[in-house]
Amino acid sequence: MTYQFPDGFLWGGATAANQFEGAYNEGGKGLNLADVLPGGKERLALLSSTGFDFEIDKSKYSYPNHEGIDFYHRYKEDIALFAEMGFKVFRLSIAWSRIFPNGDETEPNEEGLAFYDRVFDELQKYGIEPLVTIAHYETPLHLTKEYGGWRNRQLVEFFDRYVETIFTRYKDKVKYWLTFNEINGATHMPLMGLGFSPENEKTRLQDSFQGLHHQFLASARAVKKGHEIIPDSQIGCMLLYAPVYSFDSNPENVMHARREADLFNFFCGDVQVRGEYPYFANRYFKEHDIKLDIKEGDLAEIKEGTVDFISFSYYMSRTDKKEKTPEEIGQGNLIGGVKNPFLKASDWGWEIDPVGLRIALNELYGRYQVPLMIVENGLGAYDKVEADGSIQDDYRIDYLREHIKQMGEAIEDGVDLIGYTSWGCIDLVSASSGQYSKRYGFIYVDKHDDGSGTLERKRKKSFYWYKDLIDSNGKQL
Ligand code: BGP
Repeated sequence: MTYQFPDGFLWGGATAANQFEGAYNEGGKGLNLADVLPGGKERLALLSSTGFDFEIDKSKYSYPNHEGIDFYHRYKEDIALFAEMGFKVFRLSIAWSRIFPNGDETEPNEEGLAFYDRVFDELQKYGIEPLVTIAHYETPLHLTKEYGGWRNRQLVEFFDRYVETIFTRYKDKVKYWLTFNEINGATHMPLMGLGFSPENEKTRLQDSFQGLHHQFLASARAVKKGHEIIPDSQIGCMLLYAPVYSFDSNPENVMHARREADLFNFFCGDVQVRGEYPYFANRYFKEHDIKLDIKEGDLAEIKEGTVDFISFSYYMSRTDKKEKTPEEIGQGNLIGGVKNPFLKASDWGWEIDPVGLRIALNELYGRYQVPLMIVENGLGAYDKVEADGSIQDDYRIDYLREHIKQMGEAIEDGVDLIGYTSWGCIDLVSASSGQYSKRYGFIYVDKHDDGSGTLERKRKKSFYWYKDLIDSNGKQL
């Protein structure tokens, strides 16, 4: 069966500044949160732990984000490769600390602004539309250390200034914007999204929801400001979406799974798309002793700044069970739950579920009826360079093909899907594990976990497959 993707469908790839730019201390850039995250297995434990100290200790750890894959210096070569694949859109983030090195300055860093001008001009040369994430796990470190991250309301003002600066500067170059990457991941890993490390488990929820409230406000203001400065802009939210399945038909489990889905998948969407805290929020806040400091006018501002579209990442579903035995805990995905007996997992334990993507699309469209864009999806895998220099990543092609088929099904269902940017279209540093060896790209980068490698770029088999897919607007799967 061939699928009918709409004309002008936005095919492309996605990245984030901290995971691929490198040049972490060049061009006047200040340190940001990702610059203090070590590479390797320690990272995941740190991300979910308490009391992180935000210091760089090179005697103990390596810091792969410092060099990334050096897009900062190689952007022309990389964009030419994206163009060769026929990208219509390229998702990247702006590193806030390139524009405001400490985050709280009043004047921006011209060198940082000029860098993104060069990148956008290069994209424009090939007719590739930039899709810019304003905040992708890159809170300036100074705001974390001195202000306590997004728990502190002052960050809303600093963010306003950053946003106004980039909207004004790039108003003729960038039409598609996303405010906060995977905003709903915040309570799960506050360090990444909210730029603070919880003191203990008790304060985690309270501080995370307060931080989220500040981000909701900042996002709403950004949408309003963006529409004023760039009248034809399209500004979206960005969710980490994982459909939640009940482990079985026991109504207790079904209800539990439903509430988990509400909290994880819909809480932030309800605020950012509908402009209101969801109906189930009060009970949840009461039961978890969460008291939000909401100032007069905040809710009205949130209501006025609803997004134009929803973007989301999709890697896996989650299977949920109310009461879990110790053996069942920890057998599921990174995002929790129990093992799903119907699914296989990647080498990192992420359960592969293409139909889950169709479910996600239907759930989101059914609830909100706004255009959707998948801005992350892909398979993190170990790749091998063959003796002849080729990379035969058929497993990646299979993964993507099955997911794209389900997108076709969802469009057939009636879902308004406008684009797809596969994650890590060029190999880059993994966010959760800090590894180079967890590769997602169509383009291989010769760089390894021990820091060795030439950074040379090579086209994988999937490169040619994706090129044909884009050429045929999704018909040649
Ligand atoms: C998302 C993040 C990305 C990205 C991706 C893959 O959660 O928005 O930054 O890295 O997941 O995850 P990982 O890099 O951990 O494999």
